[in-house]
Amino acid sequence: MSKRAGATAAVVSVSCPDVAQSPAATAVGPTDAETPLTRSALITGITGQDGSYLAEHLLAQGYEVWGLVRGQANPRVRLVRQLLEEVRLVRGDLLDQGSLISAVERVQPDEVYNLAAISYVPMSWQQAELTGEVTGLGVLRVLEAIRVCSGISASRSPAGRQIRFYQASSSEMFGKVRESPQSEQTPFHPRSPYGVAKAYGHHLTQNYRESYGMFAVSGILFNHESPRRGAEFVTRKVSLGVAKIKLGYERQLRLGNLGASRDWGFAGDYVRAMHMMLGQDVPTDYVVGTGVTHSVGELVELAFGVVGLDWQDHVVTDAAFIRPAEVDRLCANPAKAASELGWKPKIGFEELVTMMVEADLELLSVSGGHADDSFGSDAW
Ligand code: NAP
Ligand code: G4F
Repeated sequence: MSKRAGATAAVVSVSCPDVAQSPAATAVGPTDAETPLTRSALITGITGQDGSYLAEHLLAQGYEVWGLVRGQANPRVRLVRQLLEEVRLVRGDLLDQGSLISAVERVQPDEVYNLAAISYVPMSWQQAELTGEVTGLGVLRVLEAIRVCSGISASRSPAGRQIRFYQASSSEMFGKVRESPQSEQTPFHPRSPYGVAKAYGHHLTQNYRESYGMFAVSGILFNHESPRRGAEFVTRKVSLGVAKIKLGYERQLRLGNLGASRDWGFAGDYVRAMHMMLGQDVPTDYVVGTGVTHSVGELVELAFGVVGLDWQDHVVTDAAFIRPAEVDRLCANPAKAASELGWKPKIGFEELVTMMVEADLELLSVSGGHADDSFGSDAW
C-alpha cells in the first residue's frame, strides 16, 4: 500500500486543518531510510477521556494525529475540535470492518491506538451483546484492518517498517483477583461482560503478535481519571456531586458500594505509558497503575474534605448502584513498566481528587450549575 494513497474513507470535513506542517516527530520505534520525518498515529476513541490526552501528548511529540469518529452527527466531535484543533478526523466504527480498512488505508499510520470501547462496566450487563461486539470483536476488526492493509498473511510476515498497534486492556480482566498486587502474570477472572470482552481483545492482540509477527501490545491499565472523565464513573460522579452540593445546587449524593477499592491514577500520566510501549524494540504487554489502592469511601471523604464538608451529611447509599458482580479490590504491580519503560506516575491520589473537585467547582460556577462538557451522564 503506498503512503497517502487510496483516500477511500470519508474524511470529516468540518474545519479539519492540514497538519502536514507539524514539526518533525521524536524518533521512536524503527527507523530506516523510508521512514518519513513526521510519524502519524490513528486513535480510535478520540472523543473519550484517554483519546484527548493521548492526542495532546502525541501532538506535543510532533506526530500527525488522526482520530476515528463514528456517527453522522456525533456531538462530541465539536468537543474534540475545541480541545484539539490540530487533530484530523476520519470516519469509522468498530462495528464496521470496511470502514476500519478504509480508515487505515486513508491515514497510513505508523501507530494505531485502539481506545474505542463501550467502557462503562454497568452498561455491559444491560447491553452485553453490543459490548461484546464493540469492546471485544472491535479489537479483531482493527487488527484485521491493519493486517489486510499491510499485506500480512499466515505465509507473509511483516517486513521492515510496520504499523504498531496498542490495545487498551483493563485491570477489570483480573476481576475476582487471584493475587495482590496484580502483574502481567496474574490470571484473569473477569466479573462483567465488559471484563470478558476485554479479555478476548487482550488474548487476540497477543495471538496476532504470535501468529503474524505483528507489533501488537496491550497495556493493562488500572483506573485512571481526570476532569475529562465521563460523569458516569465514580470519581467524576463524586467530584461533580461535591461541587454541586458546595455551590448549593444539590444536597445529596447517591452512591453504590463504598467498600470497593481501586488503584486510581491520573489519565495524563497513563497515556505517556501507551506511547512508550509502542517505542520499545520488542513488543510485550505491561501493567500500568500506581501500586496504591483506596476505597470509594476514602475517595468520598477526601473529596468532601476539599471543600470543607463532612461526607456523612450528604452521601446516601442506594442499592440501584450495586452491581450484579463486583470487583472488590484492585492494586497494580507496575514493576515491569517502571523497569523497562522507565514509567512512573507524577500525580498521586490526593492531588488527583483535589484537581477534579476544583475543576468541577470552576465548571459549575461559570456554567450556572450545568456540567455540559458532556463526557457522559450517570445513566445506569
Ligand atoms: P471513554 O471515555 O468511555 O471513551 C470511549 C470511546 O470509545 C469514545 O471515544 C467513544 O466514541 C468510542 N466508541 C464507542 N463505541 C464505538 C464504536 N462502535 N466505534 C468507534 N468508537 C466507539 O473511555 P476512556 O476512559 O477514554 O478509556 C479508553 C479505553 O481504555 C477504553 O477502551 C477503556 O475500556 C479502556 N480502559 C480505560 C480505563 C480507565 O480507567 N479510563 C482503564 C482501563 C482500560 P463516541 O464519542 O462516538 O461514543
Ligand atoms: O468508576 P467506576 O464505574 O469504574 P470501574 O467499574 O472500575 O471501571 C473503570 O475502570 C476499569 C479499569 O479497572 C476500566 F476498564 C473501565 O472501562 C472503567 O474505566 O467504578 C469504580 C467502583 C466500582 O467498584 C463501583 O461499584 O466504584 C463503585 N461505585 C460505588 N458507587 C460506583 C458508584 N461506581 C459508579 N460508577 N457509580 C456509583 O454511584
